[in-house]
Amino acid sequence: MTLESLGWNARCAEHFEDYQAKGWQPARLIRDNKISYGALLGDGAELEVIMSGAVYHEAQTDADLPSVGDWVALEMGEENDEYDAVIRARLPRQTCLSRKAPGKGTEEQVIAANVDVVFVVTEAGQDFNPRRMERYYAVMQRSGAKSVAILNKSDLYPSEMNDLAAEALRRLNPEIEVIQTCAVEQNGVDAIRQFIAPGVTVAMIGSSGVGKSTLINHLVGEAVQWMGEVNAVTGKGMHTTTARELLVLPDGGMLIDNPGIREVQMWTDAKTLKESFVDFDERALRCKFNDCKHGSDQGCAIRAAIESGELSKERFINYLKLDFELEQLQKRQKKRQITIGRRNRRELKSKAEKYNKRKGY
Ligand SMILES: Nc1nc2c(ncn2[C@@H]2O[C@H](COP(=O)(O)OP(=O)(O)OP(=O)(O)O)[C@@H](O)[C@H]2O)c(=O)[nH]1
Ligand SMILES: [Mg+2]
Ligand SMILES: [Zn+2]
Repeated sequence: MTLESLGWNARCAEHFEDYQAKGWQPARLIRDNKISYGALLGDGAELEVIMSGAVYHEAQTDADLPSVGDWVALEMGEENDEYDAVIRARLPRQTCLSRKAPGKGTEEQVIAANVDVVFVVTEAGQDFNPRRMERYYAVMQRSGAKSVAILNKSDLYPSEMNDLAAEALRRLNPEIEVIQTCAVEQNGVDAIRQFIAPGVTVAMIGSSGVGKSTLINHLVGEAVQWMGEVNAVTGKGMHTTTARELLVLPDGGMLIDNPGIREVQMWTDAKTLKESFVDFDERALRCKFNDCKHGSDQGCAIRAAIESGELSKERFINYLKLDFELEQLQKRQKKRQITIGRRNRRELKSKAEKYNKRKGY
């Protein structure tokens, strides 16, 4: 393994010059343990590293903190140190896959840094929704990475239907190439591989059930063991020390698959679903009370519309369900952000400070 096979390029080298002089070593972050990070060196060695107080303090927002995919400058520790090395600096990002945190609209959450190609997977049938694809495209285009669309499960639909869906995607954005695949028969997987080469980092997003894992398994091959699927909502199984979030593929190239990638899906899907109920949202504005639950509240405009047959009762039940689910999702995300984010950042800060003090930095 070399630095180049991990994605190192001339621009990285340029940014690293000053750090080189200090005797620091370049490494790529492959895992975010919140307190510590997993880092990969050019020789393939995997280290557990912690950021320096300076890196923490210089970060204006959470988005500035090191993330999976980032290149960092490491100062190696000694034999018996608690951590293998200290992150002294983060190199500027060449691309950044991120999303804005729900609600606030200002806070950016970095999902993965320095991704070269982002694939969005969909299929021509049930999952197909141009509005949702627009959202995925927006996230992808903002990252600065190359965007590619995959229409999977081509075996399930007549070729005319696949072609129509491909056409619709091209109309959304003519610059984004569309690949038709059938993951179960491994058709089209080679077309995906064309975008992957040694040193190239890719990520795959898309709704649940479209076949991302199936495609990834083909790319990764049998050799690599994946951790069980993680549930990004409950956070169960997240950030276990053994789960790699950046993986070196057998034929070269790297794949980033972390909890943030899965959150893009939930967030994008929920927003699109919510849109299919605008008529309910509009009607709810006419309810007597702002916080009307559309149950036994007085002057409920939605209940009146259902009684008069203007709105369907069935959709109403789905509407309530979705609202409830969205609320839960946001609560969990918020809670997760606070607990994992804030608390651990605090812990991390004091831990980093203690560590740095002890080491005399
Ligand atoms: N017929 C058909 N089925 C497929 C294809 N690709 C995947 N599947 C099936 O679709 C189901 C879901 O595939 P996954 O790869 O788990 O989907 P995913 O995108 O990883 O879903 P999440 O992990 O929930 O986000 C599995 O039963 C797959 O076997 C395909 O090309 N054709
Ligand atoms: Mg999956
Ligand atoms: Zn109401």
